Amino acid sequence: MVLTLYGSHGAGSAAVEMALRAAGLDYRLVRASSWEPDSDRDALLRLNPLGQIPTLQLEDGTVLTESAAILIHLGLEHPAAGLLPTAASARALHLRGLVYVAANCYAAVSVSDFPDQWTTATSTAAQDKVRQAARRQLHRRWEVFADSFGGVLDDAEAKPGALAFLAVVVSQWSGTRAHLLAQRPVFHALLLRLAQHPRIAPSLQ
Ligand SMILES: N[C@@H](CCC(=O)N[C@@H](CS)C(=O)NCC(=O)O)C(=O)O
Repeated sequence: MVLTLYGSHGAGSAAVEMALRAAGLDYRLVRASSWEPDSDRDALLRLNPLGQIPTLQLEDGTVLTESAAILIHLGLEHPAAGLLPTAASARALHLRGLVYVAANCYAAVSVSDFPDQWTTATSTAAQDKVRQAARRQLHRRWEVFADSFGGVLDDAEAKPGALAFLAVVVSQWSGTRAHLLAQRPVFHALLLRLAQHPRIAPSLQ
């Protein structure tokens, strides 16, 4: 069985694509998402009952979901790809950063994208308030990320790895970039430079 990535344009699957490319792995890309009825949604749901992407099926059929877990797995399996640092304390910081983005930022994007799923209120006005609150939290969490991990990403700018991949992708959503431009301009500029890097740019497109 060939390595198969379920994903879509503009989605978190781009970070996993970056890692697969950096590791030089052959993979099949299946366009599937919960919001695209014309995509391979049924196949995705069979593998991941939450219907979320990225979902990666390994050659032996093992199903991986959760972007941080996928990136960590690829980093450990393919050390030469430089997805994770080799020194223990630097690697530990990277793992913290990956889980931070997934748990704190990606999760808040999910609320911002689908506010109706996070309130019993049915009016658009009430759901907009949920979205606004999620975005406020999300933006604060990115400020903390910039303060805590900006130096880590800066040090890795020459050869960005898994943490840069996930940070560049997830920071594109829900008004984060505009917020960072205003509140953390140096970190925002770093994200823009990283987005141009040959290990990142092709998958972003
Ligand atoms: N915890 C997951 C979140 C993945 C996620 O929310 N993916 C979005 C696309 S970027 C999705 O598929 N959302 C559709 C849905 O939740 O129905 C991860 O870190 O990979």
